[in-house]
Amino acid sequence: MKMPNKETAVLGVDPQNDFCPGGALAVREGDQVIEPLNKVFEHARRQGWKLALSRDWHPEETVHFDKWPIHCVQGTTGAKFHPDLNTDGITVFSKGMEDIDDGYSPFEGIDDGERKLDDFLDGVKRIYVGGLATDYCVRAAVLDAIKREYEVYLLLDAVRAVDLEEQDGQKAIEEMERAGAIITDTKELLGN
Ligand code: VGL
Repeated sequence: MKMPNKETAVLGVDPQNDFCPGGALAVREGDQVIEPLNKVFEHARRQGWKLALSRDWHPEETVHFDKWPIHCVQGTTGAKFHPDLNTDGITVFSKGMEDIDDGYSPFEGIDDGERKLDDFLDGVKRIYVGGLATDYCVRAAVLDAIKREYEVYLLLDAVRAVDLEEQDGQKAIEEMERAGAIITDTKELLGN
């Protein structure tokens, strides 16, 4: 049997109902990240990689809602992961739980044992990132991961942008690439 490779992790960022079509802060085609994320997580389970998901997990009132429609309030349907996402064996990091911050970065998150993502990723060298949204939480995740000197792979087919301004998503991708992210997709990773 192959040794589990704990030097690689997959991080799925905020694939939650409110960021999908019909949700409170719907990202265009947001639901289309679910299938590629499922494929990558399945591959990662077989390889024995570390599996992480982040979720926006806001209180009812937060300064974050001065900027954004109310979304991903703790315990609501909108805050649940998309129903087609297979979350088996994946550690969930909740973020944005204070009423004073935006909570964009999964590195601010904690799991249900109050462990930080940094501690969970102990020993990891490379991270594959996908999810929602390219220009906010995915961007924050990738830039923070690069700061921590991980090798970071952005899964292009597994991200979608809010695009408040046209091109925001594209600009964020270019910014991540300039910062050192390796741009790839699930086909390249899975070899199909
Ligand atoms: C996000 C906008 C507001 C995200 C969260 O998950 O990318 N975007 N809050």
